[in-house]
Amino acid sequence: MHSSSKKLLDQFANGDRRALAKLITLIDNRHEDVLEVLSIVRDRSGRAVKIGITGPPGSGKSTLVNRLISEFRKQNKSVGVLAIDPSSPFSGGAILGDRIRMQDHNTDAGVFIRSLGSRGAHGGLSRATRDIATLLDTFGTDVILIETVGVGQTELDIMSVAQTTVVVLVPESGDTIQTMKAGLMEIADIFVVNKSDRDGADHICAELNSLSEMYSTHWNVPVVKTVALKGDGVDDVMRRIDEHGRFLSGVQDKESRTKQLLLGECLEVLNSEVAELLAQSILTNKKFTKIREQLTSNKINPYAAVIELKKLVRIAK
Ligand SMILES: Nc1nc2c(ncn2[C@@H]2O[C@H](COP(=O)(O)OP(=O)(O)OP(=O)(O)O)[C@@H](O)[C@H]2O)c(=O)[nH]1
Ligand SMILES: [Mg+2]
Repeated sequence: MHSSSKKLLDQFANGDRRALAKLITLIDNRHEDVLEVLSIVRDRSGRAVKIGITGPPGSGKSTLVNRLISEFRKQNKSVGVLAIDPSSPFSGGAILGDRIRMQDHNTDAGVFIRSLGSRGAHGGLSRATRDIATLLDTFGTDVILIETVGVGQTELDIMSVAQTTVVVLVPESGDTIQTMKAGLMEIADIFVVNKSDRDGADHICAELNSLSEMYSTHWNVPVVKTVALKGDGVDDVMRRIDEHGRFLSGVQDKESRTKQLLLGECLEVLNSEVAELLAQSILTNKKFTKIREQLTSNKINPYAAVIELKKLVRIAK
């Protein structure tokens, strides 16, 4: 490991926020020390509560997150927020809307907000989210809120990172519920019907309740009505999050669940690392340019190109 990385880790261990930000940048840039750094950090993680907030675009996730931050701050807990937008090319800096929605907390030292778009996430969004959440966890962040746009997108398997996932829907989400049904239940630990100041909220709540009755297994997925804009129902969301946390710590098959999560984490990191090694190995090979030319001049098709490219794979490390 580079001495600069070691120094950063020392500063990080002393609670230096700038070192935290620099380590996140190190992850973003796929610095060669990433795995070693995270391996050290990972040993001291595991204290933070990670909560996923997911739902269709514009359903009020950030507005709700803003309210949740306030509630957790009232309990004197430090909060980390990862706002993830798979469709956004922006990363690292600010996704403007999120910043504005969460601006109540911009100057609070107990709140750390970070936006992630597809561009900055070389190892995939899921991997980047996991890495940064691990950093925040070890840094001593009590609660990590992970906001992602879209429900059930495979690119970001939020459930493998967060222990509790809140799915935020709106009175207009009837179609989403009908098309996803059991799929929605696989993701949700808590349903929130936000914007319930609008018509149709009760109807959606009823639909979700019957969905929950039909598909819930050990944990009955509750349905909470909110008007995040005004803060209505947010205390109820907090209570349900707390309940779900207590439910998880009491579940019987905790051990096998933990084993599964560890294995999942390992495979995800391995996947992104191997993909990068392969890409490097291929892109730096002299024959790559020739195969690319053959492909783009229609001499060979993409499958044939892959057959040739696979022959170039040499993993040296
Ligand atoms: N009427 C009403 N509007 C709301 C409510 N909560 C949020 N909004 C508005 O809905 C719009 C979208 O809110 P956001 O919090 O940005 O929603 P989001 O889900 O984070 O949006 P994306 O991150 O872009 O997917 C904003 O104009 C909010 O002011 C609510 O309870 N009622
Ligand atoms: Mg948002």
